[in-house]
Amino acid sequence: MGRKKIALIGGGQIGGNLALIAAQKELGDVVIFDIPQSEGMVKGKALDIMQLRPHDGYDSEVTGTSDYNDLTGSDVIIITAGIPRKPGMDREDLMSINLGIMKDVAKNVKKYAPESFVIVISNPLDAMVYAFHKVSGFNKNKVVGMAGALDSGRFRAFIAMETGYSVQDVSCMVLGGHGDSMVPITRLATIGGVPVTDLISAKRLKEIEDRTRFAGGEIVKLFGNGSAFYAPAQCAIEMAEAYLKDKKRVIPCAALCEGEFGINGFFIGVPTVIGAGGIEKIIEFNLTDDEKNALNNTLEAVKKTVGETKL
Ligand code: A3D
Repeated sequence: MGRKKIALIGGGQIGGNLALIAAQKELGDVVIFDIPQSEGMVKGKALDIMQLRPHDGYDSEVTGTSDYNDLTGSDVIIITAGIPRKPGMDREDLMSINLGIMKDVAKNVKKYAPESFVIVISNPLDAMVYAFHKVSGFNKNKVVGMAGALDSGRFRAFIAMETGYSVQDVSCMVLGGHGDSMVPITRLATIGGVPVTDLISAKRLKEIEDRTRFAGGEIVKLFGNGSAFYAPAQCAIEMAEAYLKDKKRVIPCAALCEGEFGINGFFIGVPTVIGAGGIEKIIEFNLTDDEKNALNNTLEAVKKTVGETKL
């Protein structure tokens, strides 16, 4: 049995970091795929990571390509392909360009790596993962969107920063769409099992929830050109590792709901179990009335974005 194979569709900011972390963790060999115009860039990144090997000691092989044939036999595919919004471009323009890219990617992944577990990161996330699923026809357990892991991680990071306690002991969950309407379930957030609601004032918690909602935008504003890439890459690797090592991790992810939480036919952030079967389960639990309302609200936002795909 050879090594596992991880293919990255899109070798930009997140793609480059995905390649580095996957190699350093020795999750398998890594192929970075990008369009022909960016082939030199991904070949260069691959070579650079190969030259880091002697210093870190990993044996994973990393290659760059613009040939879809090289996806053959991939166990995991992580998609970041797309373009960021440019000045003068509205959301619909971005959606139509990235949707075109995602349809093309989905057809090729279906052709060359039909058995793979697919993690979508491209934005608008809720619509892109939906489009991938529709076009590829993959089973719902093999397609997932990375968003809840990042949004929950941001919430954890901010709570650790607020208290000064180890982030390792902070547990948080953020559900819903990957946008301003996401739903932090603050009621269930704990530090070492102690409810955060007993440790942080309601006013500060509200501010931390709001910072979480707009955390992506905070970084976009600081960069001035581009969006977050270190944490998004690490989150997708966490999901890939859970699949490859059959860890049964419980991670909030954009999974296809078919009745769970009263949601039908949409990918939305819910607590999932990730193991060798992919998305093995969506874990349901009782929500308060306020949380239900917030989830309905975010579902409306997701439906609107998904509606724009006309799929
Ligand atoms: P960027 O550095 O621009 O990389 C995107 C790459 O996609 C570029 O190298 C492009 O050449 C490539 N690409 C374009 N078209 C194709 C194609 N048809 N096939 C293969 N590759 C192609 O962006 P990034 O890495 O910073 O971000 C990637 C995506 O992730 C963007 O859509 C971001 O909005 C999104 N993102 C999502 C989150 C979530 O939490 C969901 C967080 C951060 C970024």
